[in-house]
Amino acid sequence: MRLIHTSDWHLGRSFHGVDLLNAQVAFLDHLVGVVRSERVDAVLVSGDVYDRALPSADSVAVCDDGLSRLAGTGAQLIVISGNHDSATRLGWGSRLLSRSGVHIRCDPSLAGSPVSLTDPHGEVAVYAVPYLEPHAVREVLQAPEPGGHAAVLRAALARVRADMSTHAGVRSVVLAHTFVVGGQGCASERDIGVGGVASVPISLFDGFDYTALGHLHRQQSLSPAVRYSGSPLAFSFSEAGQVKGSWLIEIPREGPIQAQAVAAPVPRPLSSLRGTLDELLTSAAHCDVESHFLAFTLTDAARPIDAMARLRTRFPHAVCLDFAPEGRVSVDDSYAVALRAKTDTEIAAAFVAHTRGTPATHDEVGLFADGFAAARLAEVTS
Ligand SMILES: [Mn+2]
Repeated sequence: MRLIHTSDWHLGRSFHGVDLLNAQVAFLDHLVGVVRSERVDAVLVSGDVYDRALPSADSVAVCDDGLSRLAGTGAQLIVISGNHDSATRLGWGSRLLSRSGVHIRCDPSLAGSPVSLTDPHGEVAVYAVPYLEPHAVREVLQAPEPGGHAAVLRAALARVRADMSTHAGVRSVVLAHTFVVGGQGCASERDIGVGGVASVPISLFDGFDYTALGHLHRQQSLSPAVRYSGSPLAFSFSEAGQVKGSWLIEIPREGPIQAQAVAAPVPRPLSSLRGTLDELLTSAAHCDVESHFLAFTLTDAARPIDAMARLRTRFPHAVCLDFAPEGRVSVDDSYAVALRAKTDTEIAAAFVAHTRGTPATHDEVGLFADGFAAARLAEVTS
């Protein structure tokens, strides 16, 4: 059985104000080509199909066209919702679509009902676990409270295991959208860690032949059988050095799976440059990156006038500009650095401490956590 594992398409996302939809169409073209040339039996899409719960009409059209063409190859499609998707909207019509081999799974209560695939060696059961927002799904999954992400995912996978126990010898694949301990993040994933531990132990996925994860945007393997495909495009400069793509997975009749990375097309590479405006505009050293997406850090002692417009005369895809005057700590930079790698609750608590002069109290931090959790819940259930 041959599968291709992809995730985090984020259709409709922009990159520093630049529309990525054409690049996303190019990825889908590439994916359709790989499915045909590699004779793939099923396409696994592990969540974050769209960038927003309310995707633009253009994004919906691209998704519709992409799914139709993928299904047109004869492959089965199994798609779950991610933390960026509205489960209700992405799941619209899913029971009708499943009749044509497009299985969009956004309902956690169906976690124990696999999509059944067959090859000459027999059956492969594909269990699709959508992104689980703990507050929203705790009841439907009858998960113990509290326990956050690990508790609800454990409850969903208990349903999977209960179903597997009635099908001895059947090969099993799980799709999930979650942050597994040990996974490496980057700057473009939305934090899911409100009010508790966001990450789940890899041991939750013991015993499945393959686990196709979504959420982290770097392609990576946590074990041979547990992998993130990562996003097909870079969504932040922190991803500049990464090779983006999918996993081509071969599930043999028995024994370990084989995986091969399939690189996605790169619409425009990313580079970062640092220097004074004059150096950047004149140095021959930067010729090879003129067509890249560029992030600049200007080191001029005084901020040059119209810096971005002047940079774009040489670098038309300059999208990001920071100032770090030589010999001086910039207020903007120190603030940006201070926010990096902080949770929403930590940022809000730091704001209180900064403006009031005394730290946020335990109760205030709790209020922030509850507020952010409510906002997130409203988004995934809207
Ligand atoms: Mn994502």
